[in-house]
Amino acid sequence: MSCTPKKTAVFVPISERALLPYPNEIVTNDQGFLIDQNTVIYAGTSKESQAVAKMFSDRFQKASGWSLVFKNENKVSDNSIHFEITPSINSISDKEGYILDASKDRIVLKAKAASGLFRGLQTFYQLLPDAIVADSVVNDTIATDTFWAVPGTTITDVPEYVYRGAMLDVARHFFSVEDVKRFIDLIAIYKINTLHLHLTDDQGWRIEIKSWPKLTQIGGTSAVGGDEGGFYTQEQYRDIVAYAKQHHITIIPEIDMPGHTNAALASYPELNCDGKARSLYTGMEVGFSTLCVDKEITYTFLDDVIRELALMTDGDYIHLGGDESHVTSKEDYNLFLTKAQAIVKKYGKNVMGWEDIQSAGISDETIIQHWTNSEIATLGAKQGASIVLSPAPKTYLDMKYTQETKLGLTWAGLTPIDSAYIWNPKSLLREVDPSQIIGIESPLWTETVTDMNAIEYMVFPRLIGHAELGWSNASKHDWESYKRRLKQHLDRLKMMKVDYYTSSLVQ
Ligand code: TNX
Repeated sequence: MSCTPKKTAVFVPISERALLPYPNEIVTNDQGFLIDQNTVIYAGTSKESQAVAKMFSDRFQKASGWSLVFKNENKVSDNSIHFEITPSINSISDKEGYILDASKDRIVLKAKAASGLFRGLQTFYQLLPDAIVADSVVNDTIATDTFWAVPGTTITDVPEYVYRGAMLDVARHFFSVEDVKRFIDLIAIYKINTLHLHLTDDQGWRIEIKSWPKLTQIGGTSAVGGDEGGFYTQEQYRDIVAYAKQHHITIIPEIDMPGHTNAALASYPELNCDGKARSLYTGMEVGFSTLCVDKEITYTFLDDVIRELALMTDGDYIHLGGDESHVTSKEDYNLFLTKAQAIVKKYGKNVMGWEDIQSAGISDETIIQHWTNSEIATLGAKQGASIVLSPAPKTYLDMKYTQETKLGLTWAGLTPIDSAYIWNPKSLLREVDPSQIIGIESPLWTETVTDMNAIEYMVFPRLIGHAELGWSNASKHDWESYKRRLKQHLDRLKMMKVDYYTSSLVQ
């Protein structure tokens, strides 16, 4: 095979490739690597490296029409692409880090763990021409033997934060398993590693709980605006968790309580203090519902829900919500959350909650999600919690881009693309030790968002900027550079049929 001399490719400078999020160290060399029909994929000897190599091989075959020779081994050789997991590499400090080395004779992608190899694969895709994202060979010119050129470079990259999340509210409007999978496909590209699913709210209960079937039989049927409801069976939910795992994304399920519970209160009269079932709710108000804190049955309910949910959760965390319980007295709220936290612990998980839960007393393993009140989030940090940043004016993907944006809300202000990007996670909460900030998450609330196109419109491109704030060191955050790369990246979003928002800021 190696007898066939390589064609001479024209290598574009690496600045022509849109790297998002921007890698932490890039060294360029003169000679890049050309993938031709004789290039061999060395997938390494572990199942994990082979799985990542297979993803590349499948994607490359779709886009190029070529089926490259694939070997489950690692051998020094020319005209080859290597995938290697080496737990002992000292030059990478984090399991999600990777080294991607593209030179004349070969490409080597290596990491300490499969998650790092997967993150590095996303960078590798971004070093290739946009056609790599296509599901079929786009046109004949692509099939030329000098098309698949990778600029010569050594990229050494580790994430700044361990938690890089997105949240999807499937309660206000329900989204199918297929939609959630597409959402996972899209966020994985930008090295997001956590998907928080907001599974229950006043307007709908979306996860099957076998011991309390009416939660979905009744509470699953409604949605905002009288739109169609829906829910995930446990089997479907496990399928989502497994799909996320293949993308090295952990799902954090949220059961919001004691407020935001009208759908449960409509399903079971006994969960109400007055014993009367509430009507299903299809409006957009918040803060009017509460579980009955004094009743024993409430804790039986909670125990059953958390037990079943914990069995479907492969990550360490369950999110208890805890926001906007305006009709629960402070005393009841704290009592309820103390008990709820103990149940989560009993089933072997740790608690995540909106910053409001700090008043109940929290432990060191708790993750507090900051959304609106810096003082309260800071009190949580002082109790030893880790903090995830979701400041509403910067990260809420349901805020309108401009006054003219048809979808979305404005209670936290307008969030144009530059504003979403230009802020420093390290200095947002001034009194919190930066080492307690473990990352950022971008929530998409879906009161006004009814289908996948609408999801994509609100999420992209803002999430890409958040992904860079979470992955790249603050020294790499630069609006002008980001804007230039985002502009280059738009063609790729188009090829992936992402219904992104077009901004005059990025023209
Ligand atoms: C506030 S953020 C909420 C949600 C709404 C959202 C709309 C938070 C913890 N609570 O219930 O959907 O605003 O932007």
